[in-house]
Amino acid sequence: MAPTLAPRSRSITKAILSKEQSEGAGARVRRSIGRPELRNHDPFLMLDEFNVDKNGGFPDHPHRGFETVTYMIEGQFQHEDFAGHKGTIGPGDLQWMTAGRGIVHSEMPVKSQTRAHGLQLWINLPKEHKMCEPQYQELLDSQIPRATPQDGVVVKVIAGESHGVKSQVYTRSPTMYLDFRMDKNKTVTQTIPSTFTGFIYMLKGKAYIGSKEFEGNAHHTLTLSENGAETVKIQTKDEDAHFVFIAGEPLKEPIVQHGPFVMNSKEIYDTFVDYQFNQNGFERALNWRSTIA
Ligand code: FJE
Ligand code: FE
Repeated sequence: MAPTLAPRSRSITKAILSKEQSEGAGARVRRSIGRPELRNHDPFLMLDEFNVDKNGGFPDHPHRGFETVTYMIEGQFQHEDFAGHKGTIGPGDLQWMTAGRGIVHSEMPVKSQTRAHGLQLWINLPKEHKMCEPQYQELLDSQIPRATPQDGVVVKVIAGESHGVKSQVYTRSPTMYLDFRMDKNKTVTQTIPSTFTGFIYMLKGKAYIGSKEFEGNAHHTLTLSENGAETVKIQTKDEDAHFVFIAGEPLKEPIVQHGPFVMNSKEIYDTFVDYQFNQNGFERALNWRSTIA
């Protein structure tokens, strides 16, 4: 009997446009994962393409139970948390923040900038890591490794692996996060473990994905089929393209989300109590105000 062959490339199952909406304090975001048409992309909870001018931002707010990954495209963003951790990230830089049991922080553009543009991804934490100590992994653009599978194709490996180049970022569950810049008329193949959930978010230009050459346009999220294939074929034609390729092993655990708190069950109520009474990870929130917003 002939063996069953896995399909050669994953295909696109949905293409959803992210229109701008207001978020935080006077910030504008294009929400990808997390919008009504794009729920259930376990382990991913949210992806926002943010655009903030000097009057907007995300002032003092808490997180528990997941990670926020902020990747700057243009402009500069400052952050400060209740433990005194503070810094600025600029174009191409990355902040991988594991909120764990609790972070309260402020995320604001540098005031001299006219515009701060980037991506923020929320990745759920497996049950056993939800209450871990908060941790930051911060990488400057120059510290993020690049793969160049061919002339005119550059892949920044933020997490996981591409064309033999590996990221040193520690992920609590298997995750890949790749930033692709492709010149026109190029074709690449990206490998992806067969069990991973994945999607592409288009930032600029056009790309054609899978053997059926599904056309992906800017600000669209393209979800990858779960057909067990371990490759994704990506092509450009008459335009350059810039997009991120994000994939991960689903946690398959219950998600109970209330805004910036993501737990597995009714321990979400303990989280409200902990935040209100500054306990179990929120001790330093007592009387804390950020100095940047
Ligand atoms: C948040 C509303 C928010 N997208 N993109 C409610 F705006 C936020 C929040 C963000 C955010 C921050 C940055 Cl730097 C970039 C974002 C939403 O901070 F956490 C809740 N709960
Ligand atoms: Fe935040």
